[in-house]
Amino acid sequence: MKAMCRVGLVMALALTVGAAPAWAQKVTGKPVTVTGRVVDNVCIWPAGLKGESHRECAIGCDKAGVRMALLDEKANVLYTIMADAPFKDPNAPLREHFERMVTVKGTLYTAPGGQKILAVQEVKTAAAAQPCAAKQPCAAKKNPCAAKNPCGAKK
Ligand SMILES: [Cu+2]
Repeated sequence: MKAMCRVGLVMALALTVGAAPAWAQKVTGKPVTVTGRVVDNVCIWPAGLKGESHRECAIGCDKAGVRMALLDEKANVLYTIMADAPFKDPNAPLREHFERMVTVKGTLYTAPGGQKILAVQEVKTAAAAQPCAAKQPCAAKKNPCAAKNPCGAKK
C-alpha cells in the first residue's frame, strides 16, 4: 500500500512537471510601434479622467506607485506597460509624457485572456515620430497634419 502511494505521488509529480498549465506558458512577443495616450488607469476607468488637464493627477498617481498604461484611442485598445528588462521602472520612459500622445516602439505580448502587454523600448512624442507633412506639406489632402500646416491654412 505504501509503495502504491509512492508510485501515485511520483506519477502525479511527473504529470505536473510535464504539462505546464496555460498561465505558465511562454508567450512569444512581436515587435510593434504603437501610438497612443499615456493614461492613468486609476483615473480613466472609474472617473473618465484623461488628457492634459489630468496631468498633475497622473504625476501624483505615479509617485504613489501607479503604473501607467497606453491607450490607442483610435483602435480603442489599452496596452499594459512593462519594462523591457527586470528591475526597471516601467513608468520611467513615459514620465515626461503622462497624459500626452506618444509613439512607443516595443515588444507586444498577448497574455491569456487577451491582455495586451507592451514591453517599452523607445518612446517619442507622437508628433516627433510622425513628421508627416514635413517633406511635402501641400501634397496630401488627407494628411493629418493639414490643419497645422501653412498650405492648408491659406485655403
Ligand atoms: Cu490620476
